[in-house]
Amino acid sequence: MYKLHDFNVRGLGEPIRLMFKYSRVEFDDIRYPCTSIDSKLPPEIKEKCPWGDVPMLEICQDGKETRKLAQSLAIGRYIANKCGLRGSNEFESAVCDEYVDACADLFEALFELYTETEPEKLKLIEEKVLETVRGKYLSKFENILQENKRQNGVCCLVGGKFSWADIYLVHRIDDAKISHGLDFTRDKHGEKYLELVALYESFYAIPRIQEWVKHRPVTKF
Ligand SMILES: N[C@@H](CCC(=O)N[C@@H](CS)C(=O)NCC(=O)O)C(=O)O
Repeated sequence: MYKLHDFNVRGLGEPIRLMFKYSRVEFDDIRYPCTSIDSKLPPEIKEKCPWGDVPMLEICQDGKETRKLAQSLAIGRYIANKCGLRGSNEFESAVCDEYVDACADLFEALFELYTETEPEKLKLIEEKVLETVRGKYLSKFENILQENKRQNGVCCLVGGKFSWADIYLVHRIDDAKISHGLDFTRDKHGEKYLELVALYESFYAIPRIQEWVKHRPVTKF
């Protein structure tokens, strides 16, 4: 049994929750109140977490001591391994890791959107962020999807099957829309990134994912 501890946000934990849902793995979704972007954990929870941060995963097995795992990408990688979402060989696993790290960099490029409060400055930051994210990440992911489809006939980032890298990417698109109203599915001319859209739509059309999205707590971040 897994217990995922996190703030009540989508945040760093949401791709992990999406992996659990996609793979039909049961987990306890334990959430702590979040009032602002820099909310602090209650001290008694903080001291339970290996690095004082969430997300934190507890892995409970009958008759065995509960183990803890922290750092969102380490948790994601562990669950991806368990659920067969890490490619089909060593190299594909490494490429999945590369793309997940690129998604984390993309997320970092959004940082100022979370901290700026003045509407006019925010508008300028949005334009700058969109330019960076399209040029540095989205157009590249679109090319990777096109090339992988040409080689393997499947709309996914790595090899012939869906992986955790696909989940991190579609989650970034979803999150940008919900948190900032930004459309990551179109280029600067308003043209759709066709493969990105196909991947995004096929993932969020999966009934158990739709069910999760419909019932998950509604949060700003
Ligand atoms: N590198 C860590 C970062 C974790 C992190 O910064 N967590 C923040 C919330 S997003 C936190 O737990 N803050 C609690 C606190 O400072 O009390 C990861 O990827 O898990």
